[in-house]
Amino acid sequence: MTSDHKGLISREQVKAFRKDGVIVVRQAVDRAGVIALRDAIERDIQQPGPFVHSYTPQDGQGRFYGNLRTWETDSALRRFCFDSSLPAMTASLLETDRVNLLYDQLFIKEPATENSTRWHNDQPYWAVRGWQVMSFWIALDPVTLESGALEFIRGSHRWVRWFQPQAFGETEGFDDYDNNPDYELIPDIENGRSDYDIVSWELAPGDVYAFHALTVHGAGGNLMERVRRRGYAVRYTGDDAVYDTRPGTHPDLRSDHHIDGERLDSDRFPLVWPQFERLGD
Ligand SMILES: O=C(O)CCC(=O)C(=O)O
Repeated sequence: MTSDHKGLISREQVKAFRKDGVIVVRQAVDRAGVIALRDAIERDIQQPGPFVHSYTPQDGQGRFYGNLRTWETDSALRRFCFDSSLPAMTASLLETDRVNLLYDQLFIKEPATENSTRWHNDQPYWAVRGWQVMSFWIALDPVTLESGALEFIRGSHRWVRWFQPQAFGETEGFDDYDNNPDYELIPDIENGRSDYDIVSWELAPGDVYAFHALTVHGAGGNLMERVRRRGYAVRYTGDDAVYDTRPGTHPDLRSDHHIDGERLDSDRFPLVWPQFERLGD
């Protein structure tokens, strides 16, 4: 298999990412990294950072715990977002020279949590425009369809359709997203599954889904009685991404310090690749 110059992602994977909008990278995070992320998540659950948002359990049991921008308050997560192999993998997959960290997010579905994650694509939620925008979703437990593996519509990023954001569930202190007249309502994918090319992969701890910000995806609940489903997502952007003030984005993901069309480089959206540039070498 031919690898690109950074040696982490093969040319075949770049091609598949461009065509399908999603790939799996096996063992992208080593055992020590998985343990560090699990520890950080437990710290956050014990003492949540400011953007915590749990969703009301659908059937009164289990727990769907979420938080975002956790790297800003946890030094281990900050180190991971800056210094793991993810920024270099982003440079390869987005075919970009520069990578900014957009934000990170926790998605923890405890055992017996029926809450599914509705079908959506991410970029309409984010105050950023440009094509070079993507996520990694890192498995910190074994992930199967029964425990809430993500499902993706292959190639849906190339539809270039912006679907109106909707809340994933009832969350204290947040009603719903502003309507954006340029967005469209997402079709009822769940009841028309055979019309779509839906793909999913089981993951081991340390495996990641890497997906474009316009790829449509969703997930079932965690129906396992004992297995947790801890997912940690990190979002990055490339050269062509700029700040966007359009309506409909998540209020906690906006910035008071950027104007429309501005490059992201800042403390809030730090440059993480090339690493030598960030370190000022
Ligand atoms: O983990 C989940 O259930 C949803 C993840 C997701 O939608 C995302 O990372 O964009």
